[in-house]
Amino acid sequence: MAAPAPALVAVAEAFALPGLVTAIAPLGNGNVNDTYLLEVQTGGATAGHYVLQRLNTRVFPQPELVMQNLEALSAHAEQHPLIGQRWEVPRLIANRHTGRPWLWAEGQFWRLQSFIEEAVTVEAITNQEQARQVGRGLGLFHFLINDLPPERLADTLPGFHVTPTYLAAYDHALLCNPIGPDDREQWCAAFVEQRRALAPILEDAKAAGLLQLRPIHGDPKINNVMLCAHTGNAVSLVDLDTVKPGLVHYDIGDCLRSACNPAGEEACEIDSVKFDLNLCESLLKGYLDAARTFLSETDLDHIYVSARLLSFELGLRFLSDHLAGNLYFRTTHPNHNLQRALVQFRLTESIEAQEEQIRQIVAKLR
Ligand code: GN1
Ligand code: MG
Repeated sequence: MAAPAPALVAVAEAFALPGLVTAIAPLGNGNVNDTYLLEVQTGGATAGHYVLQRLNTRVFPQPELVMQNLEALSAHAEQHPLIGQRWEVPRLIANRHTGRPWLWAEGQFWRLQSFIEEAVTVEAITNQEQARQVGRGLGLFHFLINDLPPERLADTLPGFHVTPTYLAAYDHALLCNPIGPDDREQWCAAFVEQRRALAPILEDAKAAGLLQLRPIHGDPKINNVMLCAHTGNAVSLVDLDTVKPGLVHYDIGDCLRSACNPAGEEACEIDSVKFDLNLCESLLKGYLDAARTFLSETDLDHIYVSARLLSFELGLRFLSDHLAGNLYFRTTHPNHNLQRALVQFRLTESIEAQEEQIRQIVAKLR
């Protein structure tokens, strides 16, 4: 790792670390926050690693509420340890001066958490066992927090995964920045028009009392599931900013759309984007083995639409951000969000084309 930058070291040292910061390096590929891995040593021996994050306060305007949710989750997890298997929840490290697990410095919001040691993440699934483990990780996470009353969690991101809200935001973006002559923009806009009726499907089921609010992760994409470096078993879900009340279907759909697209969210070759049924079956097997006990038949009936909706929704979010001038997701080139939207819409098409097979997988596993 590179020698630490002094400003980041000063931020890190405001937290109650057990030693000196000896290295800092960027961590992961988050689209919203800034994340760094810290190495800390005590008396020359490596004491461990920590994750330092600057929260994006444009996305999370009330970051203290995000931390309150994390504290509620940690307290709940401590009371419900998983017996006989490795499972960890990142620990929050207190600010030395205030005792709270965050630091405001020059208008920026920082927090520090323990790193899950001897574990790795993957950017693309390479085999069915990995898919099963990713599903198992999400299932264990849901199982462990299922009895945490959702009203104990603050709504830190109102409208998050409420697809009709994203459709309204898209319509607003369209008014301000109409679709241009670019073929790709036109294809995406037509794609959205054909699927307007899809947007409220989960919200309608919630309003009708068919689906219930529960605590959710909110962002269970594959690289937020940590796999044991030795056994390959899922041992933790990280990136807990979006833990809040929601539908487990947001999580199931998001996990499926992320894990069962081996070409990845950043695919450049659009024809390589496909929803892989074998990965889907393994993922759902892992998920249901861990979570089946608290899911209703109606919950299972909505798995297919969750995968379809969440890939459509993410495409819509990328497309809106592209039209609005790339204000939300971090981008590295001008049409980055447009390309990401195309990938998610292609994935949605692939899910739609395999509806019958996906429903059969759920029927076989239920
Ligand atoms: C964002 O920042 P990151 O990569 O953890 C986004 C998710 C999207 C994801 C797509 C708070 O997550 O909803 O699925 O990008 N997080 C937020 O890569 O909007
Ligand atoms: Mg995230």
